[in-house]
Amino acid sequence: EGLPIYNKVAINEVGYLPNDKKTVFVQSKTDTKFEVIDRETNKSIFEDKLPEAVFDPATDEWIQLGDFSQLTTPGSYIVKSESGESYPFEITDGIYDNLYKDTVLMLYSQRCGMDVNVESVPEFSHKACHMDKATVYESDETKDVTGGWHDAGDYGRYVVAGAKTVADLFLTYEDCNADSDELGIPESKNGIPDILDEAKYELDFFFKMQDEKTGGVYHKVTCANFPETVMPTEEKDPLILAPISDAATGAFAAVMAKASVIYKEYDEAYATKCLEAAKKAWDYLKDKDKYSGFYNPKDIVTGEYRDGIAEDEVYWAAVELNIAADMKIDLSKYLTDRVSVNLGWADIGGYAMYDLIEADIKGSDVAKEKFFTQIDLLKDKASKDMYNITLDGKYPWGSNMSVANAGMLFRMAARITGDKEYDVLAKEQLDYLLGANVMSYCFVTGYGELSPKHPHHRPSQVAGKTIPGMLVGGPNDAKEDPYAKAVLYTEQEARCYADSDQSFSTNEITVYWNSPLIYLLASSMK
Ligand code: 9MR
Ligand code: ZN
Repeated sequence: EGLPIYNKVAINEVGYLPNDKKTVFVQSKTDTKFEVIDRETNKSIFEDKLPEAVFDPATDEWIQLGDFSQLTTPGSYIVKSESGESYPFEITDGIYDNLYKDTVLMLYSQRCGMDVNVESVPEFSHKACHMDKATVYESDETKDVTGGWHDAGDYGRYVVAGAKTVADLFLTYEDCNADSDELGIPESKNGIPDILDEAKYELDFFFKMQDEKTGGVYHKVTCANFPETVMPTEEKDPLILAPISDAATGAFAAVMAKASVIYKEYDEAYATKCLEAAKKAWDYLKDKDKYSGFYNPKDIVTGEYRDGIAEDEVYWAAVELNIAADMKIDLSKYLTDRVSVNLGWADIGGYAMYDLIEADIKGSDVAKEKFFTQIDLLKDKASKDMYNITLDGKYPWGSNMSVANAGMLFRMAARITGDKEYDVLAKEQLDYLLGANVMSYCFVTGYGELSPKHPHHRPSQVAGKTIPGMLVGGPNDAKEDPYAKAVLYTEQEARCYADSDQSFSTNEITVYWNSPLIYLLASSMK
């Protein structure tokens, strides 16, 4: 296959709700106008002038932006200008419904430790995998740690990454009325919203990752090395529990405490169990005078999830315990300058602050101040970027998560303030992910005309096809894999993406890249 054609006219390839703001991004210096063509009649039904071109340093391109928000009539369209035409897209109610469902089903397909049946691609189905006990690193102790989600294109199970995913699902449930019980997972129609059933699958695994004696939580369970390109049932090397970490223990305590609030109305006993586990983890953390980061032991080379700062996870735990159980932990002790307002797997302060602001209890004023300082900064960055993203022209590994996280933060700001401007910003992050970017790539498998076909994802590689609804990592200007280094060496930062299963630093998928997209979609659906 040759290189794909990057359209010079970029839009959200999935499409728009009738009343959404709709922007077309034309890579040109001299175009004068654009028109929207109805694909059914082939007639132009909307036309407007394009403004003078602006140079965008982040993408090294001249660009002209057009607005067709006034077009609200449902239909299937393309946008045309002198420079070319866009990929097709639709305007209609419910435009994100299927995509939302697929992004949640992606999590189901990542489940470990049970028989998985994937309807869309039966080749993905497999028997229960990773059923052996794991050995605690440098000891003879073995433990049952079955369950949870495979992290990504590999089959490791990592607590900090899983905690971010669960946190996003919880917020989707709380903020977006995401209470469908018919998404098509085994627990559908059990009276509990599927999004909570899916999160519970990870939590049930989390319980097993806690050390009964100390309350500390193991950072991850993987083999010593990444697997070959095989299905999960074929990864047979011994499973190792990496050492307990403060980051994993803090993140665990936070999501367990929050789970005790969320599951209460569905299963009181389960909620109590969650709270007890959270308190036990807190006991492990509370009297330490110093929190240390996590680094891979030298003979374990799987995903490191290196985290040099654990204060944010500890703060998050304290916040959620105060909310869930009125523990009256002095939050000021934990909210240091090392706690940043973010929703990553490493920097998670944003989750703590948002929940604190919403709960409106002691400590929420300072959290609010910090939160909005960050929002202002992001807003400023978005206003300087021609595609409205907040990356400053820098694209780290998993840049699409940074975009999706910024979208979540904007949406949270909209919810707190009622200011619609933040809603627009949130939606613009979604537009970028779905095609309104310099590569005109819809970064979600199975959606849009130009989208990833060869993700670095072992089941996809074995099957030779992929399931819809997976968000890939996206451009990574550091080109952190050999393929990207070789193929993208002359590419400008924003274009450092390759749809190759060899490019694990640009084209992998993960549960915690899908989860902020899930929130963003669910909160954009109405
Ligand atoms: O998402 C992670 C990214 O932020 C890091 O830069 C990168 C290198 O440490 O690791 C990414 O996480 C990978 C994990 O370590 C193993 N499973 C696949 C993850 C996505 O590529
Ligand atoms: Zn497995």
